[in-house]
Amino acid sequence: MEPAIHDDVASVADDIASMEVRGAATIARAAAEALRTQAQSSDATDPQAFRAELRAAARTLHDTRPTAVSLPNALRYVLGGMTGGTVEALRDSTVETATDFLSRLDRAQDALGAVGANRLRDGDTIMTHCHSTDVLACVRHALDDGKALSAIVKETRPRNQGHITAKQLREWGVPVTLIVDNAARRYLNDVDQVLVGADSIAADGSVINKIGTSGLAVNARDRGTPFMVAAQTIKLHPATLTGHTVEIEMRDEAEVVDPETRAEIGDITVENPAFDVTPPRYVDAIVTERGQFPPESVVWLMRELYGEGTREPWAEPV
Ligand code: RI2
Repeated sequence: MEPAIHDDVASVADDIASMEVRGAATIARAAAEALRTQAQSSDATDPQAFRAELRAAARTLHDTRPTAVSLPNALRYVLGGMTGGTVEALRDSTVETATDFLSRLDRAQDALGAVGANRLRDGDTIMTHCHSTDVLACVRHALDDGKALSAIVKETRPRNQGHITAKQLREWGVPVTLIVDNAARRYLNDVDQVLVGADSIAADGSVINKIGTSGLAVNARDRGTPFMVAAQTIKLHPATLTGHTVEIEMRDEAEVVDPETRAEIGDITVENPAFDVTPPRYVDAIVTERGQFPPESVVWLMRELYGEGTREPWAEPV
C-alpha cells in the first residue's frame, strides 16, 4: 500500500509547482511546514510506516521544481532530525526539527540582511532583478540603519516578478524606477550596487538565479558596477561538491507567448528556461548569514556546513 500523504502536503506541492508559492527561501519554509503537518497528522501505527510516510511526503514536495536547492536542503534537514524507536518519538522529533528549521530560516535571513546592509551606503541607488526576500532583507536593514536608498527595478520577464519587488520597496518608501529588462545596461552607470538573490550556489561559486541574472552580471562588470548576491547558506548546493551540475527548470512556453500570438507567428520553437548560471568571476560578493564571501571561497563554507552529504533527502539512513 502507498504511504498516505496528507492533503495539505499535496496542496503545498501543487502550490510550489504552480509558483503560487515561490522564491527559494519561501519554498523551503513551505516544505518544512508541510513535513511538520504530515508528522503531526500521521495515522501510522508503527515506526516503519511513519518513516515511509514522511519520506513519501518529502519526495512529493521535492518533485515540484528542480533548481532551488533550498527545497531538498530543507527536506534533508527535517528528515535528518526524525529519530526514535516509536511513532511518538518520531513524531515529536520531526515536529521539533521542523520548528527549529523554521526559526533558523528567519534568523538566517535577518542576520544576512545585517551583513548585506553594510555594503549599502546612504544615498545609494540599487538595481534589482526578480524578487528575492534575501535581497529585500538587506534593503530593510539598510533602511532601518537610516540609509536612504532608491531602486531601479527590472521587471524580469517572463513573469514580471520585479513588480513584487517594486511594490514592497514602495511600501517601505523607497523611490522606484521600473524598467524593462532590456534597458538594464543603459541604467547601470547610475547604479551603485546590483543586488540579486539565488536559487542555488554551486561549489565553484557559480550563482544560479532567475533567467537574465548572468547577462546583468556581465554588463555590471563591463560598467564597473558592484554585483552582490544575497543568499542564505541554505542556497548552497551540496551535490555540486561531488561534480553534480544544477538542473535548470524549463517552464511552460505560454509564460513567454500566449497560444494565439504563437499561432499567428507561425511554426516556431519557444523555450522558457527559468534560471541561468552566472560564473563566479562576475560576482563581487556572496552575502550569507555567516558573513560575506568572494564566490570562489564558498566551497569552504559548503564543506563545513554539508560535508559530503549529497544523498537524496528521503534516502534510508546509511
Ligand atoms: P529568495 C526566485 O526564484 C528568484 O530567482 C529569486 O532570486 C530566488 O528565488 C531567491 O529568492 P522563483 O521561485 O529565497 O521566483 O531570496 O522562480 O526569496
